[in-house]
Amino acid sequence: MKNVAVVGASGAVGERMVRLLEERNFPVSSIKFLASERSAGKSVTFRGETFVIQPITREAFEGVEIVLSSTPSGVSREWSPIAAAAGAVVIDNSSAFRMDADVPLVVPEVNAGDVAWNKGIIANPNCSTIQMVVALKPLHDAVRIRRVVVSTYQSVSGAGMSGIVELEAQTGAGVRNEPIPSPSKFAHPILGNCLPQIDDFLPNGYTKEEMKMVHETQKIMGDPSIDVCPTCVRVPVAYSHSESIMIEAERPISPLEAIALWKKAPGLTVVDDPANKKYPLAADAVGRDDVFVGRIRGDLSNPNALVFWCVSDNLRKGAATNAVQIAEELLKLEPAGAR
Ligand code: NAP
Ligand code: 12T
Repeated sequence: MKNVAVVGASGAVGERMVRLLEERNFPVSSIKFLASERSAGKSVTFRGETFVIQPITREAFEGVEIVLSSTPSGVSREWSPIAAAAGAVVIDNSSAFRMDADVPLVVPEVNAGDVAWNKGIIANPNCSTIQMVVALKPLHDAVRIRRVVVSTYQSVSGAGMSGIVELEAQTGAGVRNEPIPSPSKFAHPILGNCLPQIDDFLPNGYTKEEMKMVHETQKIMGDPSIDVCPTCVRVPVAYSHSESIMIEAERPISPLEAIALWKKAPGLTVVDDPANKKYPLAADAVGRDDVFVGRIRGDLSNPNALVFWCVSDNLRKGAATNAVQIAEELLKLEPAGAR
């Protein structure tokens, strides 16, 4: 049984964390919910009990063993080391520590073993990276992936509560035939649009979100030789990210071989019956924990390449589910009597 704190409990990811701790029956002996002064005083229901959200303070981490954190990265950079120094293991959803050499970056289906060498902070990867590596891992183990070309179709909830509010406001104005309110979260109106920009641009012409997919994939898969060529696009979808992925491997791989590998893999569901219009859809993935793959086909010019479509709920497997699974891996490391 663990003393748990959920930091960023009022956020899009934080809300799912609370539900996942309930659903997965996480062994909680005490729990508290933290956020900024803005949400302090709001209430959270957990296992039928009502809790009041408190502001983050040093004292709030006393006695806490596991912190599930989903705040902006600047907030995590300040507070996660404080919580870790107070004795907790922090599972952090932000990008603050992901590429630090002494911080494990974990997707349990891929590298659960890395949880063991944590020094108080474990990073949860970016949502687009998580669903992609769950699909890549079984293929990589079998045929060694050399290169990945990926285009994402990312939902507005990836940008948090304010992204959802912005799509809702523009959609409401659109159906009432009113002027579309000017964008504040996104660089352009998201209604009726696809925005080829997520996060800021870097001097190499890629966005930070795209470069997260490059570096995080290599770190999680433990193979810096995998090349990743990403394009990250925001689409007017509320929940679940979709991805078009092409992989090039060291040897030929057929769709049937990939399907056989995926059917044996944890956390993955194959939905691939195009004749009956069955393939993974964002709306079908909402509220589910799996990564869904379909539209599986060979490349027309390269026998070593495979093309597929990959969908997952970004707030569940892309964030909260993965974080709670990491917490479950921590429990497994303890002698049975201590759990
Ligand atoms: P969000 O909906 O905007 O929620 C942010 C949370 O952080 C809120 O609870 C907010 O509390 C809290 N917070 C903000 N400033 C704070 C401060 N100064 N002190 C304490 N708490 C503060 O965002 P989100 O989508 O849940 O994302 C949270 C983090 O997870 C981000 O780093 C994001 O990049 C990462 N992430 C998100 C996704 C996704 O799909 N959304 C996936 C993977 C990772 P208040 O209500 O008090 O402001
Ligand atoms: N900018 O976890 O806006 O690094 O969709 C996740 C989602 C950063 C992250 C987004 C982002 C992250 C977004």
